[in-house]
Amino acid sequence: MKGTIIKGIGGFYYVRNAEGEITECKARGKFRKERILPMIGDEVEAEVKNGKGTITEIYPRRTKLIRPAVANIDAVVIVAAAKSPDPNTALIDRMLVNAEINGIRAIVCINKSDLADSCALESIYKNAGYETAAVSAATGEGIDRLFSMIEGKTAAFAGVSGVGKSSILTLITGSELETGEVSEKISRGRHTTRHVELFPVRGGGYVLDTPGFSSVETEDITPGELGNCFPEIRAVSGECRFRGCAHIDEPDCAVKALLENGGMAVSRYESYKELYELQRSKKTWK
Ligand SMILES: Nc1nc2c(ncn2[C@@H]2O[C@H](COP(=O)(O)OP(=O)(O)OP(=O)(O)O)[C@@H](O)[C@H]2O)c(=O)[nH]1
Ligand SMILES: [Mg+2]
Ligand SMILES: [Zn+2]
Repeated sequence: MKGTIIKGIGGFYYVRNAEGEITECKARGKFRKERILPMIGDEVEAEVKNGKGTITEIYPRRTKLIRPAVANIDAVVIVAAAKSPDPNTALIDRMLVNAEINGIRAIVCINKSDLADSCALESIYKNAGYETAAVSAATGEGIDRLFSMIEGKTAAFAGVSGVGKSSILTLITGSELETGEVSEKISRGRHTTRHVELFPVRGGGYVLDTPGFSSVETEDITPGELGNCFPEIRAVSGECRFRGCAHIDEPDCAVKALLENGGMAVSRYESYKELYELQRSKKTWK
């Protein structure tokens, strides 16, 4: 049987075939030996006996993201809240960099636009060259437009705990996903969504709900390549005086000029500098 892994819990993988039937599967031992871990979103071949399955083959992944760990997505929807919790631009930028490294389309979605004005935050990412969507899962505003941006595609929703990923996906999938109060999440240090799960949606696409997180590691990249992961830097870096300009202390730097004339958000540049130092400090490049 051919199918897609839609969920994994306690060593079991739930594989959904084209008819929509779901089979509980174990991964064949050879995967463990080869240190290959099946991922949610993987297309697999499974042998089914008496209703129990064994995954025998994992088809080549079109895309792969590590945080959240999902395979074969077309887009990642990075969700932040206009308020409660307050937006964390450093985390958003790290997630955007990981999407760039893996060649995955990124959409920045600002939820809870009913609680605070989201324009300033939205324009940071629009100006950087990203698709954006301001929505409210509470009022339903913007949800149809967001859906039209991912219709027919496989999109993973990622972001800090409490921003409303599951609330948005409840509206998009039409099935009630578990959600929880932000205050409860903070006081109990518990995220409501505990595992990645893939849901089919009307129009032939899929969405993936993922657990919230509070930190994001960027994947390995040389400091020199980092600028290419910021679209607004990528667009102007050819105009710097020095080839290989780090855009930090060099004279006649086009990125610095962009920053000074307001063409790049200060928070974006701060993220770039922080990540540049971080990547440079990694031993592998020395
Ligand atoms: N005012 C307002 N509240 C919202 C909105 N969207 C979600 N919430 C509330 O925010 C809280 C957190 O929502 P969840 O959907 O559980 O958030 P999550 O991102 O899935 O969180 P984790 O699963 O822990 O990662 C819930 O109490 C929701 O009712 C919104 O647009 N406006
Ligand atoms: Mg959730
Ligand atoms: Zn420069």
